[in-house]
Amino acid sequence: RQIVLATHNPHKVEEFQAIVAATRPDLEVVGYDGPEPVEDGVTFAENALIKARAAAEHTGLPSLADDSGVCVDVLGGSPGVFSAYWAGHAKDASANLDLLLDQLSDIGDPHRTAQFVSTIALVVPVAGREAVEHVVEGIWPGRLASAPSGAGGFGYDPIFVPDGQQAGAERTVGEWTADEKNAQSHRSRAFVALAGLLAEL
Ligand code: ITT
Repeated sequence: RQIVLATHNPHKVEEFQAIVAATRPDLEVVGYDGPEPVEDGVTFAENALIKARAAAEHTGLPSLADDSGVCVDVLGGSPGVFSAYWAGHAKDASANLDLLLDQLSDIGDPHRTAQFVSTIALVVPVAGREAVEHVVEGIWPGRLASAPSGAGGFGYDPIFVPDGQQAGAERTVGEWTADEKNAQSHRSRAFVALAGLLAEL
């Protein structure tokens, strides 16, 4: 069974391919290089649906899209849906990360709590009827380090320290292997929530 992954972010493609291979090896993940719709939603769910609908309409196949970001408690949930563009229009990951660290420079460790959020929309075209739509969410709680470390992952990974690590041995996701990240991430948590729905495909 083919399923389209509607993203232009190669890191997301890699992570989804690993997560699907580990849990649903029978699904063939197909890339999407059609027109990129304008993501003008104000929530992760709206943006994920905009991307998945565009791919489903274009391909006629069940289509997944992820809209994701980092939500910092002391910033009222920002950058949130603006995570990719936090420092401007260029989607410059290191400028985004530097700006966020700057904004938190006066904030001490106990108040640097944050969550990675992944919202996945699944749009399944049905002949002669409205497409069936589902939205699921995965949340990965943690805190933000005061400086980046590690070269793994992408985006805000070098400053995100997930909860649940041994005291004194905490590492940023930038220091984790891809397998470690995919076993725990917001994206894999959202995918678990999607498993029942994918089983019906
Ligand atoms: P598509 O819309 O084409 O899927 P995108 O990168 O623009 O790609 P989003 O609009 O969902 O996707 O933006 C997500 C941003 O949130 C991403 O660019 C990172 O800055 C951040 N982000 C999301 N997931 C992340 C992760 O697993 N690790 C680090 N940063 C992440």
